[in-house]
Amino acid sequence: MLSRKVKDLHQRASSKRAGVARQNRNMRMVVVGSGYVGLPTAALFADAGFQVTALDIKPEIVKDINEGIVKTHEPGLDELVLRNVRAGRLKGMSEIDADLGSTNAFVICVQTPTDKLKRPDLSFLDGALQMIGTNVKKERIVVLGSTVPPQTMLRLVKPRLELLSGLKAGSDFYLAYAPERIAPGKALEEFVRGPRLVGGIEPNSARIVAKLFRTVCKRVLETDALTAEVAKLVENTFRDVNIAFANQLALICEQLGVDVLEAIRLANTHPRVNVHMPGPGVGGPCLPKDPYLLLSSVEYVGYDLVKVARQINDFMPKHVVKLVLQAFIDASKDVRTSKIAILGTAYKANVDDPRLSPAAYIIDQLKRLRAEVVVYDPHCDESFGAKRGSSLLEVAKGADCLVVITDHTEFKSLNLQEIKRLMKSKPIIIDGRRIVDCQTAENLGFSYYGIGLGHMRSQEYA
Ligand code: SAJ
Repeated sequence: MLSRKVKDLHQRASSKRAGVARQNRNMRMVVVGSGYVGLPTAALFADAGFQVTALDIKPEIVKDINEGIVKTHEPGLDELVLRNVRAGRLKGMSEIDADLGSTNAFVICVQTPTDKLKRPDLSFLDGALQMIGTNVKKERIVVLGSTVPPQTMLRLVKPRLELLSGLKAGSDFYLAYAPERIAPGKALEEFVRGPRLVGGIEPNSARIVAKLFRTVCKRVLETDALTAEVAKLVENTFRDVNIAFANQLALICEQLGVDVLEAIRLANTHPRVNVHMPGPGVGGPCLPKDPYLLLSSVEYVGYDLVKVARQINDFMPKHVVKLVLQAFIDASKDVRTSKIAILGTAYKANVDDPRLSPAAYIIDQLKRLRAEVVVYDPHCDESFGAKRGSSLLEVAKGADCLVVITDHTEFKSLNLQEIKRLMKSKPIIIDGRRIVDCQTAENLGFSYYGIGLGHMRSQEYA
């Protein structure tokens, strides 16, 4: 189902769409990589009238697209894909089958992860360039949307495409970096509404690619490629550093016996303060790696705020395990013979995405401690090797401890009375997201431990 916001967006766009679509009907676009970013990109351009081929190396993704099926939970995307596949404007294709010769615009949306040593792994980008390079002809457009280390456009993308095509970027074909800025769960809305940065390899490329993106995006900001590369990384690094600050405050407040949420709420009433929220760790496909992409492009600059922030955020899942152990000691319970229920494996609220979720580490450690670990997530199928329950009450049954990892809406109104009835005696709640009302929990007989609060009874509430 389309959310109301996305529906409004589409309705308002629909009258304009007919006209724009007519203009774009002859433009052939190829989107390389049809994942979380590529598929919304392909579907939105198809809806604007382009003839779009969405490429992917995974045959099951290609098959799903052509059947109008979307397996990720992304509001509005299923309807958008189905409509455009049926209209013949969008088709999925495997990279081997694709005939790219008549393509007007290539948009690359492949993953750019980091390896075990936190170094950028640009092998997917390399593969994409290799595939499209010989098909880049005069007057064609190439856009990179993936997050990359600064200077990737100048040092890798431009020379590689020039070598493979035998053409000159900027004069023969147009080349720009236009980083995606869409968060899972809000992809369509943010793609259309959020300002799109377009960093040209030279001003003419910026102008041409900005015009392309204006067919779908409400606002487009033109700049140069290197500045756009840095700006993209600044966004996610800022968020990561801010969350790390909130997490460090949480650790400080637990020792001081202060509720960090109240301290942050009060501090944020200052007009120039905006501290983010502490949590059980920072997950997802972007924040845990993008700060390393930023750092990878330069020599050590003497101080490492960005790296320390990453370390603090990586420490938070360990802290959750520590809180679990503390709670068991306080309750004179043995973790080794316990049942622990994990609420949420998705990396953030209301998404089905488990990538780099703090749940992975926490579940693994609790299993190593020989606890029986069961998980429940209403959106996400991943269980990280634990047993998966089909309902909250099922996993709560016979459990010693509930650990809240994800702040899904469903977990914000837990029926604590019923949960208490199902759990073993001396039940424990470890609240990694601070979404359970601690006073109610304690009044009902739970031992409550929260991030940035610690053990409820050590505070001065009671
Ligand atoms: N988190 C906290 N405290 C907070 C906010 C988030 O602990 O106050 C945690 C979340 O629970 C999650 C992680 O941080 O585990 C990341 O979540 P997120 O919502 O900050 O980010 P993503 O990865 O879903 O999306 C980000 C977004 N970037 C920014 O908000 C600056 C999105 O706009 C980007 O498009 C996306 O990265 C990307 O693809 O780069």
